[in-house]
Amino acid sequence: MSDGFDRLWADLEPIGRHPGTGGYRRYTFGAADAELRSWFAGAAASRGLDVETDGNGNMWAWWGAPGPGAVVTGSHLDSVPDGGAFDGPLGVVSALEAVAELRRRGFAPARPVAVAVFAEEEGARFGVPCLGSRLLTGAIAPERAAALTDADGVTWAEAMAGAGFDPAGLGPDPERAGRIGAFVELHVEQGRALADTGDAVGAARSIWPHGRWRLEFTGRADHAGTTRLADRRDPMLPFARTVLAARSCAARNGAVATVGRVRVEPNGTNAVPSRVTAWLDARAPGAAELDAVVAGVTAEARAAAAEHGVRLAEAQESDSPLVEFSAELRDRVAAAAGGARGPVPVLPTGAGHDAGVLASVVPTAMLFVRNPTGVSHAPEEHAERADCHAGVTALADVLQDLAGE
Ligand code: HGY
Ligand code: MN
Ligand code: MN
Ligand code: MN
Repeated sequence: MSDGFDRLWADLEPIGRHPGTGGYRRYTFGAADAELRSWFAGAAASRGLDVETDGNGNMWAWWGAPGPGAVVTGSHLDSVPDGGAFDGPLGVVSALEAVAELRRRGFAPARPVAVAVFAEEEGARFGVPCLGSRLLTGAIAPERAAALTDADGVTWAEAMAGAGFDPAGLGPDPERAGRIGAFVELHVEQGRALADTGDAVGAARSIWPHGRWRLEFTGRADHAGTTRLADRRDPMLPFARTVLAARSCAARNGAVATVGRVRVEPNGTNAVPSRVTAWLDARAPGAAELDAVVAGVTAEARAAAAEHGVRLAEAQESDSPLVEFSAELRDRVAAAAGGARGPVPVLPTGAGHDAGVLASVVPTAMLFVRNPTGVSHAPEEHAERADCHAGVTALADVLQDLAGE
């Protein structure tokens, strides 16, 4: 089984890797996307799976005719800028190899099985995470998704059409979503819990509530050398205070918050910029803490903007409420994954996933594979090959349990 995984990994891993940073640049309908889709279609077809792409750009590889009660597994192939090799791809490769393993075992599923690849899970290009699974489930209006833009102003619909897909198909897909009897996503752990417990595989208990807020500070461009400080309307100052507020408000609430994807216009050395746009990513153990963080950060952003004569436009761009995976499926998956050794550990996480979106409409569970350092969204992200193989075996055991009746 391990050479099946190793061969798939060897073909996939180099796609979109940046030679300079060693990080991965895989953006939906953009860099590396066509190559990734072609790799998936080829790898699935060589495992006897029938591949289709839905109206939202998600890919599905079917073992058996698509039908109700399907057991679906999979993840995503897109990355954050200079992300790691495993976040997303480990779930896709493991799913393909788990299906191959079940075939080798001579297992005949009693229900359809599918491997899914969801589009724009990171939201790295268009800003909203899990866009493909949100579109599938109706969690975002197709008109809003179609109009989302990347850093160059290209819309999702334009990028989709440019990649050869018809954006007219965007929108809720109750027929496909309705086919899913259970969804199980395997993912590299984005943390160190399994490294600390000494387990190769774990299961997910919950996903922290989190969201993204767009903050646009508009001041006035000026000469850096001749404009007195008192005359400036420099958007960098309220932006800077917002970054510091994100850290202090998160610390006060046992939460985490990050300000990223920053755009400074014009971005020169000797000009006071006219506008700074940034996104707040805030996550907390519960909704009350999350609200407190966001309220504190936006209060500071508003006060600082007012002090500096800067206009602030703010908008929440995505909302991911607390996800508590169904205890019944979670415990069944943890037991099947652990086998004779007993159930694998069940862990909360602060990382969002397509599984978190699907959990709102179908029974959903997650498996995690140990990440020795816990580092993710960086080239240093890692999982030992033996643990990857253990993840495939665990996923195959889970799929066999769920699709066996
Ligand atoms: O950002 C996240 O939580 C996930 O890795 N997409
Ligand atoms: Mn990620
Ligand atoms: Mn991911
Ligand atoms: Mn091995």
